[in-house]
Amino acid sequence: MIFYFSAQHELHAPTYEFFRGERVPCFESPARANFVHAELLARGHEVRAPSVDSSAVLAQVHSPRYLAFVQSAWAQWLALDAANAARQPFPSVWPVRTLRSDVEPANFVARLGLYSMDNGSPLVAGTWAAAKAGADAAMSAAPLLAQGERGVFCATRPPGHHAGADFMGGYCFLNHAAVAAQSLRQQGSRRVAILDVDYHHGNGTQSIFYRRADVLFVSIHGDPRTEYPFYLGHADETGEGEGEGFNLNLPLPAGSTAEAWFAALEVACARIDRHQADALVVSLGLDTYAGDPISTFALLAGDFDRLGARLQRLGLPTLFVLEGGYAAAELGVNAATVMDAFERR
Ligand code: SP5
Ligand code: ZN
Repeated sequence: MIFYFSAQHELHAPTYEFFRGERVPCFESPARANFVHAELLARGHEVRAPSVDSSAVLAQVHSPRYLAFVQSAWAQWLALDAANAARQPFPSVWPVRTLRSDVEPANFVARLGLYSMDNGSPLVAGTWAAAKAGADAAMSAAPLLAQGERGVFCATRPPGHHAGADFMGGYCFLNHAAVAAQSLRQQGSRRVAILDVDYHHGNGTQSIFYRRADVLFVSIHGDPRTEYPFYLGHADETGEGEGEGFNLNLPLPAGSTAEAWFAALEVACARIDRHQADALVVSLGLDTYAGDPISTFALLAGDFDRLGARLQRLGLPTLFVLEGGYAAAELGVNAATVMDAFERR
């Protein structure tokens, strides 16, 4: 399979995030993508560098003021104090209910809060470059499907599915799955389905397409009553307006077995079949793995073979985008297992 990879991902290497009030090493690390890259190459897959600028499609997926903020955030942070070069910015205040989000504050940290859903998305000098390379990869992959490739994998990081039209969150800055879906629409797909199999609900992707019928969003994830992102991903979220009926959430209790997960996958596949899509985007989070350090599902290495084979049976040109998966050393094998099973005849 052709896969996209950019060395630029290394430029996004924050040193810490917060857990229970303490600084802990980032779960979302450069090693993740490097393990995936190495394993795919070892198995003979073909690597390509992103070659198409995603700017125009990014502007259809994200708000202008959010894009301007993320692109210049590090320069703004440095402008406050040159010593900030050695510090990670975090938001400390958010415009929750009754507060205004229409007026951009002049204060940088207040703007960071305006454009964030959590304090869990550490931003560094190279964040924009790495995330933009991921969006460019999604943009580069879409035409290959239109030209007849069955599957293409964007093995990029940081991930994207928690990023909404105008906010970052959950290690995500730009929504690469949304760029992929929007790009496939432009390439001539009349209907696109997005299947999000990351452990965490893809709140950003859901919200971007919530009022649209042309892009179906289906997600299998840990029940938001107990699992991140907590405030979206419930079963009663079915879409709005034209998009009513084009959003399907399949939350599973924390600790669910692989059998429960594959039963949900069958429900997801049945809905995708009914959509009669021309193309499929898979938000491929591998944090459903039993060995994942921040998640509670129980998929084993062999289950990723089963996943890849089942996705192949959908019979759709498929653009895979890497999302989460924090057992870094096993991530390469698990991702490559999905790809090999998808390609097997
Ligand atoms: C893309 C993606 O998978 N984002 C996940 C963001 C999760 N952020 C919250 C992390 C909470 C960590 N909880 C650690 C529990 C360890 N027992
Ligand atoms: Zn996740």
